[in-house]
Amino acid sequence: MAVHKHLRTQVAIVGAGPAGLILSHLLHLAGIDSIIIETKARNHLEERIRAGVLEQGTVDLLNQAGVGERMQREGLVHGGIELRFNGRSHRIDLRELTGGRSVCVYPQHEIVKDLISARLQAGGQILFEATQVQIHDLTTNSPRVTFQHADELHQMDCDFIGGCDGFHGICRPSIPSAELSTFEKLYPFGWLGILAEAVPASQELIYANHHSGFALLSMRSPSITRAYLQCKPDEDIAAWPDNRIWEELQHRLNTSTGFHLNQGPILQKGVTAMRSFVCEPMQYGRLFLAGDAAHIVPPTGAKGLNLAAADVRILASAIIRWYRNNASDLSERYSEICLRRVWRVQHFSWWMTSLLHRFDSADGFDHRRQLAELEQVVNSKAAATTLAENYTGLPFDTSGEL
Ligand code: FAS
Ligand code: PHB
Repeated sequence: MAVHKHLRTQVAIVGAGPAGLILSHLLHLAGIDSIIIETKARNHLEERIRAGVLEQGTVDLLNQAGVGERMQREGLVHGGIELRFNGRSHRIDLRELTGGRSVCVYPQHEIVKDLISARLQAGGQILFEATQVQIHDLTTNSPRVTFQHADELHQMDCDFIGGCDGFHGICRPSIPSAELSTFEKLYPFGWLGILAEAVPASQELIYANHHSGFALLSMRSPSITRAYLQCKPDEDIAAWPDNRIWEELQHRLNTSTGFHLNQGPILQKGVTAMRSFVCEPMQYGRLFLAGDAAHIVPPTGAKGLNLAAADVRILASAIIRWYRNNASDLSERYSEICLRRVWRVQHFSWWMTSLLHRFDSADGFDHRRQLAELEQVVNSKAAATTLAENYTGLPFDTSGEL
């Protein structure tokens, strides 16, 4: 089909999730032009409930980028988390163990709203509801993106492509399979997640290892509870009416001193499968993958969104360096630098998942081993510090600093 509209930008970004939006804004702040192509509608992105916990580094990045004002106002800063097992609760004091670092509970869809608003206010272009998105000529100096938008076939010429289109996007599959190595681990369970109009029954997050299965009590605001139950990976959500969900959450979060879960109308419920995934390298010619397009972690460690932010922090620095200093050293090392953090975070997310979930294959030995490891974590300052350092976020790799 003949191209009706030719566009030109310095960086074409595929995907308007956290990775694409943060990348576009960081480039804008450095005077570099980008255009985001997104398949979904704006309201879909702004209502899609996903991650909830931000590492200190992500909070700092958003504040430095000038998009953290509402997060500072509405975000809930948490200095600790609770591990619950054998009917007892144990607080992990994140601040004390890390010398002052905390996490911020601020929903991903709110970040997306803030970033879209900031991009559009700054004159940024986000082409929502694009279809038939394809990327071309990745190993040349003139890569292209073609797509349908407003019933017209477009071609966007650019210098670089930010592949920020998530796990099911088209960017990673556009790399010849012979150029990529992929690493994957599927888990024998998923999470049934709810969003409910109920005052969170705890000030801080509670991660529970229970013989019936994992449970997590989180929140979105002082009046909205976010909670998860370990379930089968192909769990039929229709088999979980509200009262059954509340009963099972209460059962798994209960303590010997009597923990009461506040209940209320469930606004959203859904099942998320669990996987660990990494593709190496995270770049091919002028295409750079970032966020879920390159890696997936089980949400137990609350890392998916934070890892996306860490990737685009490096990618933005590399692209800025290329334009400012005509230097490609950082862009050539993009994958190497990102993958160091990706694999550390993969390990932590796998460890948290393995520590807290019931593995059906596990006979009594594995569950008792998990409980012994949990006892070690809550009684050893060294073990608790390792958890706290990873949970609040490893320091950024500054080898890519401008
Ligand atoms: P995203 O998937 O957020 O964004 C990719 C964007 O690209 C999307 O807007 C998509 O519409 C668009 N796109 C896809 N194909 C395209 C194409 N061909 N052309 C143009 N655009 C295209 N992480 C946590 O830390 N905690 C959680 O509790 C948590 N829960 C999650 C629940 C679910 C159901 C899912 C799927 C993920 C969850 N995550 C969680 C992980 C999640 O937060 C991701 O890590 C985060 O969204 C990563 O951001 P991006 O890399 O921008 O990818
Ligand atoms: C959430 O609030 O959605 C959340 C919090 C912590 C996690 C995963 C999800 O580990």
